[in-house]
Amino acid sequence: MQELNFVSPDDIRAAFSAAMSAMYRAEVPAYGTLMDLVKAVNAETLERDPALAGQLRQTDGLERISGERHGAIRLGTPAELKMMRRVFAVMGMEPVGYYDLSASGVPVHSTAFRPVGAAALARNPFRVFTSLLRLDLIADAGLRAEAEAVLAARSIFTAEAAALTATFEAKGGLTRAEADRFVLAVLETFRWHDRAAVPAALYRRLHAAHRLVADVVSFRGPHINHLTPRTLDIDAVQARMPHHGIAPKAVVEGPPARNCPILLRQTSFKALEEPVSFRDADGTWTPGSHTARFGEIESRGIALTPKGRVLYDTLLDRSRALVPPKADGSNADAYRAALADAFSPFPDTWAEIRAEGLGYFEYSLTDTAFGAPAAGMDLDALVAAGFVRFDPVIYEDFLPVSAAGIFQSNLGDAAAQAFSADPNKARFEDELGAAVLDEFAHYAAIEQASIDRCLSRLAGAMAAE
Ligand code: OOG
Ligand code: NI
Repeated sequence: MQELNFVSPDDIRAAFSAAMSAMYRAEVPAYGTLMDLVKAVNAETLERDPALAGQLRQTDGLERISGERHGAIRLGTPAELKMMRRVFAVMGMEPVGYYDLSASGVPVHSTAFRPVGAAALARNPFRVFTSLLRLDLIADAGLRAEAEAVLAARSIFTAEAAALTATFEAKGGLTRAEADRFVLAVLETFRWHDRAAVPAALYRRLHAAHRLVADVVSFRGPHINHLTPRTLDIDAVQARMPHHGIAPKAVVEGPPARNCPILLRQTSFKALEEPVSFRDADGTWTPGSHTARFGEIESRGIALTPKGRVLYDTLLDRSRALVPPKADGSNADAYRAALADAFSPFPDTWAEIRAEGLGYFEYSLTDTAFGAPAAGMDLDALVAAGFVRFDPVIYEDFLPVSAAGIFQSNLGDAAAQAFSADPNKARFEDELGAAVLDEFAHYAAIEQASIDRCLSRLAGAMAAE
């Protein structure tokens, strides 16, 4: 049967993620330095904490602990976004969540293409935070039209990438040989181009409107702008970056350091100024520079319920109103202190987080559950009796305030233009050509399925007695 020859989308994604990592390390040596630092700190953390090492060996596989978790791109048109969705589908990546960045002064809205099932995430968790430029937020109508014309003229996918995507859709999979070619072909879309597609004068005008507009419009393709491995000690990596010649952004985004990690903490080294050249009308190349590419690290905790998320957002807002982080890092200590202080009302034991309905948990039966008088007990009673245990469901998505902080620290400190908040999920889904998955509904379903599994196994065990 033909289907038996198909490579699993998870394997294509794993190959793609490895190929991206190799390409990015070659293109951005500072990223290789960050990867080495992350590996060293992860190894030290595991040595210091054998219990953590034992647990991660079981759940995550230690050899993949320092691998990339995500990357990011910025697209120019709805047609590019629609095609990107089809390309990512070949790798088992679906659009999850909607992020409006306009509120934070960045003219894009975004989703994350990612594997969704537990098995797929365990095989390879790589996801791509994908933003679409919103030229409608640019005030200058003339400039907007010029940018649209430049974008309309480019074609960011190779003919082979398009053809193999169509093959996947028609046949339901790719053979090993096709998958290998697909990975190489798709890699081309993410490659850096040091020769811009626009003259220097237009670049300057795009840049003056917003640095991000210049980044998206001026090049032949949506170069990968960062990759992000997982760190087991984000504060240690942040503190040690300067000793390795890389400049960290001012503060770690997200919640403070805690016993029970929640959501997502992330930080990056600042984007590098890189040489590029611009093609002028007479065909000559003018040297210049462009700042877009960086390296990031992440560390994840429990997925919060809507109630937990409201509490998180409230405490974060409160802290940032009190001590807004300065881009030069001069108030980083005060920021950290205010953040830790603001989060003191957020419970910091799993039992309290569960009792207050702030986070999602995965429930499983303990050994004592069988042969015990568990009949008729509800979930809370089963937990209290020790028949059922609960483990945090890990947050696999992103945070708009944090994403804005990552964007901004890599776009320079002075935002040229402010935008009014203008979330428009319906429009984004129209541009994408599909609905995005609601992440809260998804986490709630994971939790509910684990509860149903426990209860039906107990009922089954009882019936068998
Ligand atoms: C994306 C920034 C958002 C994250 O980790 O929150 C992001 C970008 O700079 O294009 O990657
Ligand atoms: Ni990122």
